[in-house]
Amino acid sequence: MSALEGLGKSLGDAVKRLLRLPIVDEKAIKELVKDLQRILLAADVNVNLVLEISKRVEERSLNEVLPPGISRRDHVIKVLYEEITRFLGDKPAKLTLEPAKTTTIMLVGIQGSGKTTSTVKLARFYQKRGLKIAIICADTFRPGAFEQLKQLADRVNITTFGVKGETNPEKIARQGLEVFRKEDFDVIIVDTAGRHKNEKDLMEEMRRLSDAIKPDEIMLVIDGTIGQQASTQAAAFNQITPIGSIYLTKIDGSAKGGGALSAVAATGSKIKFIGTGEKIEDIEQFVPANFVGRLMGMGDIQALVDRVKEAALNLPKGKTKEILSGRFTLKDMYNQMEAIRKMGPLKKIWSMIPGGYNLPEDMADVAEKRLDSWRFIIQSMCKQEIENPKIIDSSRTRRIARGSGRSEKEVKELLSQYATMKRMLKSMKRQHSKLMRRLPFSA
Ligand SMILES: Nc1nc2c(ncn2[C@@H]2O[C@H](COP(=O)(O)OP(=O)(O)OP(=O)(O)O)[C@@H](O)[C@H]2O)c(=O)[nH]1
Ligand SMILES: [Mg+2]
Repeated sequence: MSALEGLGKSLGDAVKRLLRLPIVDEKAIKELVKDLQRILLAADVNVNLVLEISKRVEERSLNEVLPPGISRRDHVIKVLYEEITRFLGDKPAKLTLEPAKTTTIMLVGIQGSGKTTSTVKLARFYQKRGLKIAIICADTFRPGAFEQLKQLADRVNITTFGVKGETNPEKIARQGLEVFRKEDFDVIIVDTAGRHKNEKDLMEEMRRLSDAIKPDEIMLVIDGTIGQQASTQAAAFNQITPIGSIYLTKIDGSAKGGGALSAVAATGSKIKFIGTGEKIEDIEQFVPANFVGRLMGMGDIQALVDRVKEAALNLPKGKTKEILSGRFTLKDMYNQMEAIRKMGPLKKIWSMIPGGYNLPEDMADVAEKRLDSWRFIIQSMCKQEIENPKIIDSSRTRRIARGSGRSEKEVKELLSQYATMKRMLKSMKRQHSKLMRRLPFSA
């Protein structure tokens, strides 16, 4: 199994385990954090990074106050997602393309890092987006370099330029640019010769060629199978060129892909693309948020995260505390149900989470179907009845039903729902007094 599959599978499994637990408490969170550490270390992520991220996940999961209607479970998943995304880079790097201008991108990297393959993959990536692409082979070192490139590029119908027998790469590159600029290409990609394993030489040669052709962007191709060591190349490159970005290849190739990705991200370099296989189509624009969402096996985690954030804006200050201190009236129940309904159908939120967890479906259904009727009923109660529904006997039930235009059965339903919730709340408080700062709707 490749790095991505391995990392993704184990993260996905950890998330699924969490989703299956009946209750997400301190113990469950600690176990998740342990899982996370094991998974990241197995993916060759630097041990300090692992400690940092797991500490943040644990602290935030245990201490942050839950927005109304949001379960501890959802919240933990959101925290996990945000923290992993954060350490791979918050924002995706922008593509350099400017419409109405020819963009030149030069690929550099040590021998065998994947430059030639990546050049064609990148060309294909832009071609699929409707752009007119050409490739220049400025590798005069590797025997048969131009043939290798042309063969690949021909398969996807991409124009190439090379000069057999010419030994000066700068000269070829300039010639090629001259030809292609006349022809109105959107993107010109320049493949270069494999440099030595020595980073200094690589940077030096890169500077020379880039002086000659003045590209809009220089992309450093790094072999992802070297794991954490990728950071040395990325850091050196980052210092030298402000127009540099990173293309991390062979992410599929070993267990070290996670290490390479995180180590390069930690240098502050812009990872723009990743290579995920040997085929021309195996290229992916690196968008940390999507990438992590997929790793965690969530259908649409961004939507879930947005919901949790939105609900946080509606958190009534002090109210949650008050409820947990034992005061939970009919009115509180009504308000909480309304908060759930405002968030949109709970079922939909749950359906975004594959993993076989059973939604306490009645709650959501009840909130959706009964709220209007409950409002009328509660409005027909006097203050004492709302504060202390125990005093509602059968004659009061009859009166409330008549006053609200609802049936006695519905009034009784409301009261029994309330009693159930109050009971759940109490038992939860006993079991998880520290952790559960929330109502029981989606426990
Ligand atoms: N699995 C996998 N293999 C890759 C990927 N990218 C490149 N390769 C393989 O890596 C090997 C080297 O690729 P090249 O594109 O020739 O590397 P290069 O940097 O141009 O090599 P030189 O020109 O000799 O410096 C080839 O066998 C490619 O198929 C990738 O993303 N995944
Ligand atoms: Mg090559």
